[in-house]
Amino acid sequence: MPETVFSRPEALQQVTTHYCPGCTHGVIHRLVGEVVDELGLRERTVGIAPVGCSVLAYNYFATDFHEASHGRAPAVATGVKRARPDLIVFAYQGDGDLASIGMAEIMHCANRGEKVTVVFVNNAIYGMTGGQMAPTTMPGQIATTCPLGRDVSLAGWPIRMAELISTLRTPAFVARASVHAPLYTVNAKAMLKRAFQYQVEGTCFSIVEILSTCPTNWGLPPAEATAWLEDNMLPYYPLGVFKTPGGEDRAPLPLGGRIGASHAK
Ligand SMILES: Cc1ncc(C[n+]2csc(CCOP(=O)(O)OP(=O)(O)O)c2C)c(N)n1
Repeated sequence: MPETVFSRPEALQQVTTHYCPGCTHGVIHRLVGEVVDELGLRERTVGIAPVGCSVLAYNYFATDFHEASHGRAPAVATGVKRARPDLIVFAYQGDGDLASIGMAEIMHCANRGEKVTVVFVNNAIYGMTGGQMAPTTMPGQIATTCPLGRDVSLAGWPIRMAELISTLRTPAFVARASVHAPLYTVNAKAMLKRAFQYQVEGTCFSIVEILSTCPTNWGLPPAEATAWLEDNMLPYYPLGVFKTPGGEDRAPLPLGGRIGASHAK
């Protein structure tokens, strides 16, 4: 009797991806799809698609979807959730979308304690528009708008959104995970599941920042992009749970440092 070891989550459509080779948006879509399935939420979930590479997210999810203008997904999510508190509402946002043009929306949504979930994909660059510097671009990282590398004396230091949001007094679940290697990906799913569970229980605002690759705009082959993330982003963007509604377990995740062989650059 053959055993099924792998199948598409019901919450995802059977379509061909438009994402570049090595991009981790697809991995994160899958994790969200699995969580929605496992919590039995598909029939009452509404995603809010952003502006950015995941603008077409509605093509991939077999849930309802609503498009938002650039950075405004938390505001749209607020409206949907307040009108229909019985629905499960998630915003899916890139770092340019959330931490630049949408900075006000995400901070105020979190501060109001809206009972929505935000999936924040931090790939340290503006992907869709061709690789401009984002608020999260690493010091020295080359982008089309900083061809000599990000100069922190001009552009400031990359913004750590999980830390920033976790300073708010309003109860929330705030975590950062990564999907550049399998063990990290398992952990990212656990964080996403917790985030959605808090919404299901009506507890609090929840956000999971997920470190992500952008081989095309980083100018690296996929495997080197994975190594670049591990060497450059992980030390600056520590993984862990930064805030919980009850203030319990704020300890970092038991995942840090490198996995596997060293990656020469
Ligand atoms: C009001 C407005 N300003 C600028 C743009 C152009 N724009 C489209 S996507 C994007 C950046 C997206 O980057 P990010 O949020 O990091 O997502 P990624 O594409 O990397 O997944 C920008 C600036 C726009 N569509 N609307």
